[in-house]
Amino acid sequence: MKKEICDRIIIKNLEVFAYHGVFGFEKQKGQTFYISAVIYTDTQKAGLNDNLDDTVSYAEICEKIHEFNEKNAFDLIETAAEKLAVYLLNGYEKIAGIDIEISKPYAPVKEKVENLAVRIFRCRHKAYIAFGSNMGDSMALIDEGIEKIDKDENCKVIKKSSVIKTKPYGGVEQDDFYNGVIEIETYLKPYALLDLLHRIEAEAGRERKIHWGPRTLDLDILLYDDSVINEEHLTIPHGDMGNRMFVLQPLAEIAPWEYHPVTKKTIAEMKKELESLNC
Ligand code: ROI
Repeated sequence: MKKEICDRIIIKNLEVFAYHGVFGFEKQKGQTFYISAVIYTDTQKAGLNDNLDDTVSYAEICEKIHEFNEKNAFDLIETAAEKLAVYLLNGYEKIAGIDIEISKPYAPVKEKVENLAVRIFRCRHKAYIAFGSNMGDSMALIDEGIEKIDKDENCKVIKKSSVIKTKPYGGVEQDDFYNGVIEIETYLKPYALLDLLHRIEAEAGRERKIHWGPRTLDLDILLYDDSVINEEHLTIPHGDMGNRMFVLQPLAEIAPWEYHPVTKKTIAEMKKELESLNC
């Protein structure tokens, strides 16, 4: 989401009485917090039609923020902000992104300080995830894994390709794989998404024993918006996707128009190229 080209609705210092805090007395007695939100949403249709149904009602959002803070208490204002952002993004499809600031002016610190606050920005990201399995009840493991991604409050599965049976790639002799790709919407940043996928793989009994060996469930991030990340534990776009027909075929089924942010080739072009190499 490009913040700078987005319209916004602004809520400043909404007062709530809540029980967030690490200390017992904070959880018991409560204190006053101030919440500010910048809601990134396209207001043009409402602006042209003068119709409340075409925008996000600021009154409704204020009520939701108030209610949320009455019903939920967290140790950290970081968590209060994170959960509030997710609650609002999940409740309102029209919200493309949101800044949340939680101020805690009466926080128990010894020093004299005017205010303490956290401010976060969360928005919808599009990612493509490849899945694969060649151990155990592969179909059930794949279905469960995808369901867990969809059930996570930070993710929603938007599309799923067909599941295809493929010969093992990579030189290790092993059983055939079941492969496919999903498109997801997520508020998670790349490393947090990677952590979630690793957790789901581990719950499926995944053990990282033989390099490129058999696996109960493999979940790989292929693309994440148009991000390019080259770090020790994370490479986006997936470094070997251009050589893997078991990735390009299902990805081309659901998103042939997407493009590789470095080479600028579309997925359809990448698949065609790999096909011509394999002939
Ligand atoms: N080969 C196929 N066909 N499918 C996979 O999901 C797969 N995953 C891997 C290796 C072992 C490299 N080969 C694969 O990680």
